Parts: sequence; structure tokens; C-alpha cells
Amino acid sequence: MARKIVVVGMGYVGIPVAALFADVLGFEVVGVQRRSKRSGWKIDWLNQGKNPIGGDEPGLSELIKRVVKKETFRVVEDLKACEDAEAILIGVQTPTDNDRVPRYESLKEICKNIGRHMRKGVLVVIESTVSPGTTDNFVKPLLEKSSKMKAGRDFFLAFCPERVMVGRLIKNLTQLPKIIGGINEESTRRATELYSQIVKAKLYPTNALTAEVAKVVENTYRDVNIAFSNEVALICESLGVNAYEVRELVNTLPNDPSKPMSNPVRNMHYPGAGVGGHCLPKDPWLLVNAVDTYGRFKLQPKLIVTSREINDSMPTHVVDLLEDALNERGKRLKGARIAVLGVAFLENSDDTRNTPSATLHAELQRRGAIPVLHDPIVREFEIPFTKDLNEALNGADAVVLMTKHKEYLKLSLKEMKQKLKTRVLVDGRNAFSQEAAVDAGLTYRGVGKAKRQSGRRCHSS
Ligand code: SAJ
Repeated sequence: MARKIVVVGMGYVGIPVAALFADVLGFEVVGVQRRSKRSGWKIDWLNQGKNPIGGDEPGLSELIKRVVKKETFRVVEDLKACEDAEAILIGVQTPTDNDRVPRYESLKEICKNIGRHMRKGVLVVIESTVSPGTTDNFVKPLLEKSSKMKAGRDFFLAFCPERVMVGRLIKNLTQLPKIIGGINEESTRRATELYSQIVKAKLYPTNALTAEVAKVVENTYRDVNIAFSNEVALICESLGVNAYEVRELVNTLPNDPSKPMSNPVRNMHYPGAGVGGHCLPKDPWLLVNAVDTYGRFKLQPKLIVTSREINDSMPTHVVDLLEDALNERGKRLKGARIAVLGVAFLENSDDTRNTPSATLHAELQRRGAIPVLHDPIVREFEIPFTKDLNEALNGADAVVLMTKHKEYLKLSLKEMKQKLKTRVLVDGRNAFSQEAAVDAGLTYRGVGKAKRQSGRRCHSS
């Protein structure tokens, strides 16, 4: 008898997790996806064995094709599919609202519905990142109430955070260690056994609350490190040195985490035009929110909040660099037509969640400029954009690079210059050599780069 798994939410987490389990001998997986305007189309695509996730995702398309062909994976709309499932994995969006408070409407709905259908002995796993305390204090009571069963005895519950990253979904899911946080030992034991079927790396058992804190801390750690690099970039701009060269020099210090005491580990992150995605702009607030909601004593995290503010300010800094470069060319930003390269928050992906390009677009409009967004990979976005690069470049007063898609790295700066009305290039991701841009006759500005008047050599380019 096949081991039946249900995966709720066919997104960047749910799709690869479901397909991986469906590829394990003896497993049958049913994905559940609402037929919403935004994501309903994925149901039919997946059932035709097609991969709805754009951009480069090594191995995912072949895997989906294979498991649909061998009929171990299908997608439905109804949570009724949970009735005979031995495990139910939840990978739905857990956004925060404008006040940075977690909004769990969809998680709440799903837990209430799953509770009505799930059978005795089932294991429920939360993969989505949630504010610490949510599994024990929000999900557990919801499931107990709608199932009329006792958690930890009649059914089992664990928080096992995803560590996916667009561009390497399969690799991260199978090669990265997995944290397994059960509400009790039996829940942890069952979840560990389940994930050992697809995760080839080490599994780390712990309790739900510790797992929740670890997940948001690992993303907050990254966000704080990026903020540090962004602040160093601003310092380097004012001192006239290249922050990326500084980063390389700093990282020449050995970086072997396995021998932390033998050498001072340095792993300076990349400065850039901002921090986007579903995780880094949100997870620090989940940590801050947890202290407010469940904290034994109140405290106001300063470093974490300041880091968010620094990272959120980078798109506006890019507009400042643009305004300065245009002034050098005797052009005002107001009324200027700006070609913005890149809508996705991450290179070579189609993911636009919390993209810094949206913040840049709003700031350009606020200052009276006319932004034209371009992206070669993104399928849909709430702001109109073009996939035709010439449409964006021709007659523009400046180019602003926001996403380091590989398509842009191949661009000829000379050809780009020919198409522009005002020859300004602002590099938000260290995509281009300052030297080459200036030699091509462009006025160049870059996050973390020394300001160099056309024709004069700076300290380092
Ligand atoms: N970024 C920088 N500088 C850097 C690294 C990233 O400016 O040095 C920017 C990127 O351009 C992007 C944003 O930060 O706009 C996020 O980039 P990311 O590479 O962190 O991509 P995510 O958000 O998809 O992935 C993160 C990862 N978290 C960690 O590495 C700790 C991934 O492992 C998580 O699985 C993922 O969040 C998640 O889903 O939580």
C-alpha cells in the first residue's frame, strides 16, 4: 500500500517537495492548490507534467515530468484529499502586513479545513516560515479544535522549515541539513523518518519553538550581514574606494567554519540595490513580532530593525546616484525616461516578491521620472514591464541595473550607449566594470563604487 503524502500550496516550496517525495519508491503524493486567479493555472500545468516555476531550476522540470508520468504525483483543489494521508505538509505564503505583523489568514483557513478531513495518526508539518510560537500557540489549537483530536497523541505536528532558494530548489532541499522541530518527541521522530526519505544531508531534531527561532534567525543573520555590507558600500562611496574590492580583500581571511577557533571567519556579503524575496524582508519582523507576542520580557531589537531600514533604503540610494549622474550630464531627473533592468528580486529567477525594483519604481515616479521596467524572465508583475530590451533602452536618459540576470551581463556597453539619449548607467549589482563603462563613454555610478568624473581615473575601479 503506497505511503500517501499531501502537500498544500504549489509554490516555490510545495512543488519541489511534492515532486521529490513522489519520486521515492512506495510514495504517492497529492498536491493541493486553490484555483486562485494568480496561481490556479499551475494545477493544470502540473497535471500535464509541466513545471510552472520560471528561470533556471536544475532538475525540476525533468522530475515533475517523471513523477506525473509514473502517476505518483497529481494536483487537486480540494483538501478532502487529506482523508487518507499519513502526512500533510503545508507550504503556503505567510506574509506580514504593512505594519509588519504576520498575516496567517491562509494558514488559518487551511488548518481548519485539514482538521476536518485528517485521519487519526496523521503527521502535520509546517514548512512555511512562521513567527516563533505559531506552531504551538496558533496551529496546534486550530487543528485540535477542527479535528476534535489531541495533538501529540491522536495526531502529530512538527515545524520543519524550508531552506529553498530560487535557482537551486532541488539542491537545497536534498543537500542542505534539515531542522526537525516536533511539538513532542513522537512528532519529531515521525518527521525525521519522513524527511530521511528525501534529505541526503543531516537532520537536526529539536522542538518546534527552537526550530521556529532558528529559521527566522538564519535569515535575519543574512539580512544583518547584507545591511553591514550596504553600510560599508555607502562609506566606500564617500571615501572613493570600491566596496567590492574591499569585500574581496576582507574575505581573503580564511573562511573555514569547521575550524572557527583557529581563524577569524569572515564572509562579507554583497552590497547592492536592495533586499527582496519572500524571506529576508519579512523574517526579521517575525522575530521581532514573536518577542512582542510571546516574549517573557519586552525588548526592542535595535540591530535587526536598523538593518531592515538600511536594506530598505538601498533602492532610494540608487535613485540618488542616478540623480547625481544625470546632473553631471546637465539633465534633470524630473521628466527623464529611465530604463530599469530587472524586475525579479534575484538574478536568473522569475520571482518578484518584495522586489527592490518596485520600491525604485515608486521613488522614480515620486521624483517625476518616467521609469520603464524590463525583465527577460519574469512572467507577470503588478507594474507594467516590457520583455523587449530595445523598447526600454531606445531614447532613454539612463539605465539602472537592479537585477543581475545573466542576459544583462552580455550587453555591449557601446551598443547600449548608442541607444541612449543621455548616456548614464547606474549599476545596482556590480554587474559592469566601471572602467569599461567610462571607456564606452557612459557616465557611471555604482552602489559601493567610487564616483568618477568621465575621463578621470579613481583610486580603483
Ligand atoms: N542579497 C544581497 N547581498 C547578498 C545576498 C543577497 O543584496 O550578499 C539580496 C539579493 O539580491 C535578494 C535578497 O538579498 O534581493 C535575498 O537574496 P537571497 O540570496 O537571500 O535569496 P532568498 O531570499 O531566496 O533565500 C534566502 C536564503 N536564506 C539564507 O541563505 C539564510 C535561503 O537559504 C532560504 O531558504 C530562503 O531565504 C528562505 O526561503 O527562507
